[in-house]
Parts: sequence; structure tokens; C-alpha cells
Amino acid sequence: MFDQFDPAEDKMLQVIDNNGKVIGKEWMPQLTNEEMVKLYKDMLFVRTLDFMIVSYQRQGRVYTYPPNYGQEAIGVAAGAVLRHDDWLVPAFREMGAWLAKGVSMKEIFMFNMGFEEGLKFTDANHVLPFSVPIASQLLHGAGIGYAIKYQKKDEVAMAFVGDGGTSEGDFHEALNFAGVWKVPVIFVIQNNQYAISVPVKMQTASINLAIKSKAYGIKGIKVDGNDIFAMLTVFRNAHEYARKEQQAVLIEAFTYRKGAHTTSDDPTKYRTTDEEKEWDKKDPLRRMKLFLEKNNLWSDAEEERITEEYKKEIDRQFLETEQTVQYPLEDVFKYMYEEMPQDLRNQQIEHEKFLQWKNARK
Ligand SMILES: Cc1ncc(C[n+]2csc(CCOP(=O)(O)OP(=O)(O)O)c2C)c(N)n1
Ligand SMILES: [Mg+2]
Repeated sequence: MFDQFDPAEDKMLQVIDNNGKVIGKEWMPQLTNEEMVKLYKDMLFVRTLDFMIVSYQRQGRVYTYPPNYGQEAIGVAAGAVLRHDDWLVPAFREMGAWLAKGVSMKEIFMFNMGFEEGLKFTDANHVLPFSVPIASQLLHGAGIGYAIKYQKKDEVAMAFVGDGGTSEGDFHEALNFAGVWKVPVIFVIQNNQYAISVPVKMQTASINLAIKSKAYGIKGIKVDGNDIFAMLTVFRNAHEYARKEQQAVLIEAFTYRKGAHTTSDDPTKYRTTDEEKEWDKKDPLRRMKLFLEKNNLWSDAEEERITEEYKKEIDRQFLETEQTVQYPLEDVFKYMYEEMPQDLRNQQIEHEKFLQWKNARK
């Protein structure tokens, strides 16, 4: 696979076109009808959850949130390939993979409500916390890969980053380390065309991002990130290669962030509606749905029914989270140090006095 899609020739692996027609038959992953429908339902679930979190944010019930809208195929395909003991090293926009690894909706809600407990991931095995310091997680991923190899474990690490993250030193250090030490790590760049308002052409003069693999002596491939079949094929191959050959891989998943960078961003300031419309045609759910409909595996009625079910369950869990989380003031002060230093203690006393004064005024 890697040889047939040489990043130097700017080739991109695709299986279905914008109308859900199979154009790369030899790359169609082996799947039963049920598995295909499940992949679509997983993407639909991520999209529904994502929209609902944005709406909770607009109601002032969660803080800043980075939407997954348009990028659902990547996280869902990753989740379908990662095994229980494999390591997921997230950035902050791959919800399908988090859910598949066992991160709960409540934890996602809590994190976005500002609670550190949201990162405990009680039922998820080998998942690192979401990483906002761009690209820093890749070094952790490379280190985990080294540990896997050193301890001779049958595991693989998958580490995510955005297109903007490829301009960070951490990205290059992680790939260099992984190349030299030959570690089983799959680096995934979600190239969603923007780093906040900065377009990808301002990040690099390279013809694509996958080609950066060459400088580090590892395999690299560019894949249509809005084509779930293509993503699955590439992840399956990369997983097997990383595991069997004990080598790192770089995957560029070519996609588009249909939503805002975060809920505090306004993309109309830096991109055109024409561009957005072009990418609407490549929407990952739209394409997969057209494919399923052609094969009589899906219908609008089914979609409507199941979306309502999802919404009810998401809302139920969100309300439960809202009702159970508590925010003791001392957490703000106690979180940073094992033993609180005196100046912080003084701040806490001062703040408590302020609150007493404030409450007395009510
Ligand atoms: C080291 C660092 N620098 C700057 C920021 C501020 N920041 C947050 S997201 C972002 C853009 C990231 O773009 P990209 O890597 O393409 O990921 P995307 O948000 O598109 O998924 C920046 C600059 C940060 N979080 N960390
Ligand atoms: Mg980006």
C-alpha cells in the first residue's frame, strides 16, 4: 500500500467518490453489511453528540469546545482498529476514537465543563488525556512506542495531531525519535486545512504533509480522511505494519473542519462559503450514506429514528452529569501542589472572605 501511494507523487488513497460510488475496489476493507452500518451509525452518533455539545455551550452549560464536525470518519475508523491494549494519544478532535476506547460521554461532558475528573477515563484502557499544547502529545506517543518495544509488548500507539501541529518542533522531534528507534507508533495528521484561521499553505512549502515521513526514514501515506473505507484500510495496514515490523508510520488524513475551530471562533472571517460548499459535497457521512443507500442498507426513516434515540440518551446523560458534578472552591487552589504554598493559602483565605462578603450582600 505504502509503495503505491508515494507521497512524493502526491497520491491519495480513496475508496468511494463523493456520490458513494466505489472507485478503489482493491482498497475496499473487508466488512460485513452489519459492520458497515455500524461504522455509519458511529459517525452519526459522533456528529449528533458533537452538535449537542455545541448547543450546550451556546446555552452556557459547557465552556469552550472544539467541534469534530466534518472529521468524524477519522476518529471512528481509528476506534475500529485500536485494540484494548493499544494506546490512544489524542489531540482534541478525534471523539470517535475516544468513545471506542471506552471514554464515557459523561467524562467528555465533565472535561468540557472544566472538571479535571473528566480526564480520568475510568473505563478506558491506555488513553492519554486530551492535549491542548499543540503537538506535545506526539513526544509522549513516541516514548510510549519505545516502552512498548523495550518491554516486548504486543501493542501499538496511535498519536494524533493537526496540520498546524506539524510546524511545531515537537512534531519533528517525535518523528525523528520514532524513526531512529523504530517504534510501533502510528502518527496521524488530521489535515483539516486550517490551524484556527491559518490555512495549511502557510504551514509548509511541502507538496503535502505525508511527505515529511521521508525525512525521518519512515513510511508515509496521504488518505482521503472523509472516506471511512479508505481510512479503515490505511489504519488496518498501518497497524499491522507498525506491529509486525516494529516501525513508525505517518498518515496524513485529508479532511475539512466544517465547524468553527472552537466555539469561540468565527470561520466566516477567514474562509468563503464557496469553499465550504465544495467541501459539503465531500462530507464523510453524506458519502457513506449514499453508499449504504445504493446497497439498500440504510434509509432516511431509520436515520431519523436513531438520531432521536441518540439525542434522548445524550441529553439524559448530560443532565445527569450536570446534576452530579460538584465544584468545591478548594479544588481551584489545591490542584497544583502536593502541599499548598503559603501565598496560595493566603489567596484562598482572601477569596473565601470575598465570597462571604458577596453572599452577605444578596
Ligand atoms: C503550543 C501551542 N501553541 C499555540 C496554541 C494555541 N492553539 C490552539 S489550537 C491551535 C491551532 C491548531 O491547529 P491544528 O494543529 O491544525 O489543529 P486543529 O485545531 O485544526 O485540529 C493553536 C495555535 C496551543 N494550544 N499550543
Ligand atoms: Mg488543522
